[in-house]
Amino acid sequence: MINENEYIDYFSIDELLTEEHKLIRNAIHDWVNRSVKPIIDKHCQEHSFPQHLISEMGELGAFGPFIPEKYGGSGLDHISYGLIMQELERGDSAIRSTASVQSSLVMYPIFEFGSEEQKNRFLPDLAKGKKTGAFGLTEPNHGSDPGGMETQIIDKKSHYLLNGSKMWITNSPIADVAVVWAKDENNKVRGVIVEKGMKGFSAPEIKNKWSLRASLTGELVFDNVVIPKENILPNISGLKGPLMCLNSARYGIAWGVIGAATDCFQTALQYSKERTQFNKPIASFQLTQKKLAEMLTEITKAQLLAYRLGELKNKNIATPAQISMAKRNNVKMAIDIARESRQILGAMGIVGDYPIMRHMMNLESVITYEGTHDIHLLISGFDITGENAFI
Ligand code: TGC
Ligand code: FAD
Repeated sequence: MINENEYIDYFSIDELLTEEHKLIRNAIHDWVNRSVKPIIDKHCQEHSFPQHLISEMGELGAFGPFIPEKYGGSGLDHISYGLIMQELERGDSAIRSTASVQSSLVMYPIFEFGSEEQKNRFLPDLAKGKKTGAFGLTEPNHGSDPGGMETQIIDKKSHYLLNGSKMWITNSPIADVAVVWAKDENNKVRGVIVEKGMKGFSAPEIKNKWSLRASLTGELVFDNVVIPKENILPNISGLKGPLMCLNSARYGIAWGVIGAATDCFQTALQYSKERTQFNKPIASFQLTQKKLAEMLTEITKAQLLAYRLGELKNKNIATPAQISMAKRNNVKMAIDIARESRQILGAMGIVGDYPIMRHMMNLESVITYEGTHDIHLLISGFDITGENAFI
């Protein structure tokens, strides 16, 4: 019998993990139980972000775990990163989002494409959570097709001038640092580090979301922002720059959503044992068992996919198409499980006393950001057939 209070590991994947992996996972697991679970529903209901958790996550090593220690990271492997994302998203996708953006979309590009001076200046504070980062790729007119971006960075010899806007940007209203992608005068995509307080730079919040309500989302607006020459990322040009960052973040999501799914599954399993109808626990009905059995099967498949992808990533041979397949499969798995779990709870499934509806609403964003469900399908289709069906 599955004990809903124990870590869900039906195929003994723990045997494949090192002692270090398990220590890291358990540390984040305990922190989520202590610091996230008790407050997250209130934040979600009030549409507010628990900003005080950022420094705690920094202390825990949840930011840039794969970044070398010399720049403030922990020098861990990608399976450790995945396990951290999984445990954070068991708490809430908003918390995992903050860690994804900080680690994969801000620290990774500075580490991978930045100068030594940029790495020393920004990475240690981002790792510790003393600074918060944002990633600006999506624009009001360009979401799935970032290559069409209109934001411009023009070389003015003594400095650059940045004009344009970005939309749907996680943590933009509180970001100290934003890695922003813009086109130069040769139509080449360049990455630039924009800092809070730069004249002409603002980051208004997008309000009234029904999803990721415990996360801050906003715009990035650039009105003739003077960017010092030393803030351009020197070692990258072209759309592959932001897409390489997305590979890392999408990988983290493939793990993260397993946390949301297991939280829903465990809640539904416990409820089904306790709730009695027709004088029997609802867990005894075949239709409930079908739901639970299929959920556990899908969670197990997603865990195996994520683990194997982690091994490939550790060997630096995971392809973007493999990452797309895992992100797409695992997010759909999690959203389906949230929907089925909510049904097992009946009316109780819609209230904040249980985490299911919150996960379900969050996952509606997760299935859209970092490439929509259909965009990842097209990436797979291209990889299978060699035919580009985007255009
Ligand atoms: P395409 O012509 O296919 O590619 C342009 C160049 O990029 C290369 N490339 C990649 N490189 C590395 N990794 C990848 N995944 C890559 N995909 C493509 C490609 O080889 C080419 O290189 P080169 O040297 O020949 O120039 O590009 P396209 O314009 O046809 O567009 C296709 C694509 C892949 C961009 C599109 O399918 C796509 O992925 N759209 C989705 C956009 C997206 O995911 N946006 C996410 C925004 S960030 C976000 O959502 C954060 S949420 C954070 C949170 O809160 O957790
Ligand atoms: P669109 O691109 O307009 O797509 C609309 C629909 O059309 C989708 O169903 C899509 O699949 C479909 N479609 C598009 N093109 C095709 C095609 N060729 N063939 C078939 N169907 C197609 N972005 C950032 O840069 N940084 C962030 O931090 C960030 N955080 C986010 C946080 C939240 C809460 C959300 C919701 C989004 C965030 N995003 C961020 C933006 C996110 O990446 C985009 O929303 C996503 O890439 C999709 O873009 P879009 O919303 O403009 O949809």
